Amino acid sequence: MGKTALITGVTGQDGSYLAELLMEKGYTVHGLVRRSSTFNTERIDHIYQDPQEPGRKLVLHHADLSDGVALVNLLRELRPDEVYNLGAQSHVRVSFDAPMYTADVTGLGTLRLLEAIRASGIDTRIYQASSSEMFGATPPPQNEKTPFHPRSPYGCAKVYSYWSTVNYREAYGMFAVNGILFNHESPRRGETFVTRKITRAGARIRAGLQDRLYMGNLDAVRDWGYAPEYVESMWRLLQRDVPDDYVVATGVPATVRDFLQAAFTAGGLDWTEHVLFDPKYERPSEVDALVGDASKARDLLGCEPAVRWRELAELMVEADIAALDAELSGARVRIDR
Ligand code: NAP
Ligand code: G4F
Repeated sequence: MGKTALITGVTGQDGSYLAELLMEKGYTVHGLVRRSSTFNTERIDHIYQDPQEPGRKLVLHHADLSDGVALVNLLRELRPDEVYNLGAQSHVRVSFDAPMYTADVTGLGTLRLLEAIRASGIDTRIYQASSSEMFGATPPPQNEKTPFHPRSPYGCAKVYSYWSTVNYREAYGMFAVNGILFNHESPRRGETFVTRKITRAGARIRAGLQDRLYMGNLDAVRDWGYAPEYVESMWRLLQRDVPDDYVVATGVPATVRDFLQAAFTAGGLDWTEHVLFDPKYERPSEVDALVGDASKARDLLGCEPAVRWRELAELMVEADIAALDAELSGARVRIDR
C-alpha cells in the first residue's frame, strides 16, 4: 500500500507541484480545495482525475482552513500518513489590507489543523509552510537560529503558526516540522507576486499588449529559488527520523531591479523604457533583505537548489511568452511546466 497525504493549498503554486511529486512517488494525494464562485483548480487540471476513475490517486475535498470542524471530519475520514499545510492568504501586501482574515487563515488555520490532528487521534506527520518573511527586519544571512522580527500581518501570522507547530511537537510529541522557505517562484507563481508580475508584463509588452509597468520598491533584496525544487525539500523534511525545522534557500541575493533587468533583457526589452513607480505597491513596513543560510538542510537533507535567480527569470519569461503566444493563436494554454 502506498502512502496517503493531505495537502492544504493544493490549488496554489507549491501545492500543485507537491501533488505531482507525491503522485510520482506512489502516494494517494488528497487535496483541500476552498469553495470559489469560479474554477480555482487551473494549476492541477492536468493531473485531475474524475471521481468515477478507478484507483484514482488525486482526490479533492471542499473545506476551508477557517472551518475547524470540517478539518476534524476530513482527518478522521482520511487518516493520512502525512499532512502538508500550504494553505494561506500568502500575499504580504494584501495582508496589510486584510490583517484579520490573514491572521485567521494563515495563523489560526494552522492551529485548527494541529488541533484537528490531535482531536481525531490519528498518527500523522505534519509539515508547516513557514516563511523567511518571519525574519523581517533581522539582517541576513538568516538561518534556523536567527531571531524573528516580522514586518507584516502575514509575517506575524506565520510566526504564530511556526511556534504553534513547535509547541505541538513539544507538548504532544507530534511529528510536526517547519520548513522555513525563502521566496520560490515558477511559471505557476501567482500573477501579483513581483517575479511573475514582471515576467508576465515582459511578455505582454513584447507582444504590444501593454507599454507600461507600475512597480514599487526596486531595492528590496530577495533570495529567489525554483518552486519544484523546494517542494522536494518539503517531502524530505517529513522523511527524517526526528522532527526538526529547516531553512531552505539558495543563499544568492538579488534586488527586484536585478530580476527586472534580467527578465526584460531575456524578452529583448529595455526595462528603463517601460517601468514607472507607483507608491501603491510599497508596503507600510518593508522587508529590505532576505538571504538564506541553508547549510543545515544541505548537510542533513541533501537539499541543494540548483536554479538561481537569473535562470529563473529567463525560464519564467520564456514560459509567459509561450503561454501568451498560445493564447493569442487561440490554442489552449497549458500549465503543466
Ligand atoms: P499560493 O500560490 O498563494 O497558494 C495558497 C493556497 O492556499 C491556494 O491553494 C489557496 O487557494 C489556499 N487558500 C487560501 N485561503 C485558504 C483558506 N481559507 N482555506 C484553505 N485554503 C486556502 O501560495 P504558494 O506560493 O503556493 O505558497 C504555499 C505556502 O507556502 C503558503 O502557506 C505560503 O504562505 C508559504 N510560503 C510561500 C513562499 C513562496 O515564496 N512561494 C515562501 C515561504 C512560504 P486558492 O487557489 O483558492 O486561492
Ligand atoms: O513578490 P513579493 O510580493 O514577495 P514577498 O513579499 O517577498 O513574499 C513572498 O515571499 C515570502 C517568503 O519570504 C512568502 F512567505 C510570501 O508568501 C510570498 O510568497 O515581493 C517581493 C519584493 C518586496 O520587497 C516588494 O516590496 O518585491 C517588492 N516589490 C516591488 N514592486 C513588489 C512590487 N512586490 C509586488 N508584489 N508588486 C510590486 O509591484
